[in-house]
Amino acid sequence: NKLVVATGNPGKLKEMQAHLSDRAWALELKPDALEIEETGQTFQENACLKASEVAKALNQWAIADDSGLAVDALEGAPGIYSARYGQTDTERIQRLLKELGEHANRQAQFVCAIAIARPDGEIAALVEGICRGEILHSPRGDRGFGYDPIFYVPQYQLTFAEMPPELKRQISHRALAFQKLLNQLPTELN
Ligand code: ITT
Repeated sequence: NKLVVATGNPGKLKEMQAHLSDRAWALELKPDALEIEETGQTFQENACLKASEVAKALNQWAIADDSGLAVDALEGAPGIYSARYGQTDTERIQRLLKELGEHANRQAQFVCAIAIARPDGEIAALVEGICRGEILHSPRGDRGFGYDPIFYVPQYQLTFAEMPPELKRQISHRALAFQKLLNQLPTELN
């Protein structure tokens, strides 16, 4: 079975490949030229949009991840706008730290929605995973990608960017979504 991974984000792609590594599907990467506009109002809507449009365009099974960081004191921002919050990861992190300022409530959650679409675009699976943590006052660590350096997990006393990748792969929003996904896979993909 072939499955097209509908992402243009290299950090995300690496993690998705790792989560799918013990599956028998041949993973293919979506062509760069095929870009899907994220017009949805939720992570799940955007994951479905990306999976569905890429599946239809290539007439192949496709999987998409829509994710982001939602900060409690910012009423869930940047949320589904996490990728559009700045030009680079550094800019996005700086903007978030500036918006949050010295706010005492540092609680936040990473959210990951994953959708799988059939070659005709019909959604065959849709799941969501959440990982709660705290926003630090300054970045720590150089692993991972995106907002990882400012997302601190108290239970391990580490940011996502300080963790060994295997640990992030066990506890992250993406890890939880993939665990659910493997329980509701369409039979054709098992
Ligand atoms: P695709 O839509 O092509 O997959 P994208 O980067 O635009 O790539 P999203 O719209 O889902 O993807 O945006 C996700 C944003 O949330 C992006 O800024 C990421 O850096 C951030 N993000 C998601 N998961 C993350 C993680 O595990 N660690 C750090 N940042 C993460």
